[in-house]
Amino acid sequence: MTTSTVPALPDGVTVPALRALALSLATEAGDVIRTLRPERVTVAATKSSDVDPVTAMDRAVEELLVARLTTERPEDAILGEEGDDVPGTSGLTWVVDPIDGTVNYLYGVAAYSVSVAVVAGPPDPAEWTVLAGCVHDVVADRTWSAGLGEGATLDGVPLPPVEPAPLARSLVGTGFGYAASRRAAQARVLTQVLPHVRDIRRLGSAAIDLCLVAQGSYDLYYERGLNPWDMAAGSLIAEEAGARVVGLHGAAPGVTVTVAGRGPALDQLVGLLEAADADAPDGA
Ligand code: LIP
Repeated sequence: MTTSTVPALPDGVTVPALRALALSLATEAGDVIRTLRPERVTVAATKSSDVDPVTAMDRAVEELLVARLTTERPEDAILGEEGDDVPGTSGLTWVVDPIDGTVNYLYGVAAYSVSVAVVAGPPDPAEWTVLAGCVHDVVADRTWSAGLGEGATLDGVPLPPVEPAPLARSLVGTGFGYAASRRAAQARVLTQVLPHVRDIRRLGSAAIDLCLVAQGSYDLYYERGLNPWDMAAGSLIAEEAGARVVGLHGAAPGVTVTVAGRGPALDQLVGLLEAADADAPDGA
């Protein structure tokens, strides 16, 4: 549980109510994804590269989330991965990823989630205050959630404290981008990290990765290139569970590099990533 101060909220708005809405939205969306998954999932379009797919379900679930939010929280803004960018007047923005781990959903690999968060301020990790967030693991039907200053839970049960592990015994999650030049750079960085840790896991859903740090199933996690919707909910859940979520060189976490974990091992991993120029422009 953090001791963060909750900023002034619109009249009648509370963190517990925002958290409950995020939970309701994420689990409802998860039910739709589970029950309406077609026999054969196909690519509806591609985005940043031809291996960055979007499916009809990504789009349908974002439409569902936007429709519910427009009804429940009409004054709030919405930022969705699949293009919804709804302005608001309340100062709150819902940051949603209808399917985090779309490639896994497409292939039927059992690691994809719905991520719903609400932030005060701009929807930018360097400027936002995440007020509440929920990550729903669609396949396992498990749900992490957190409210600012309220701690984090898995299926309603508070996440227990986690003892930090030494770097050499740390299980580390990571991920790779959709552009070949980005993946080449990330592979080089990986060669600088892997010899110093227990092992690496590459799950394919940053939202779940951050929740695994929260519950201690990962000791550490790092990734370059995360979008706000990949990390908004998971970063609050991790922090409310006692982890830190940071960037490199003292910067805020975000699209450049996001690193999560606990204790001295987190700082040592940050040092390894800085030494490996993990934030250097691709092809550098
Ligand atoms: C995914 C992230 C994952 C990353 C993938 C992809 P998406 O989000 O959650 O960590 O490694 O490349 O960006 O695109 O499935 O919503």
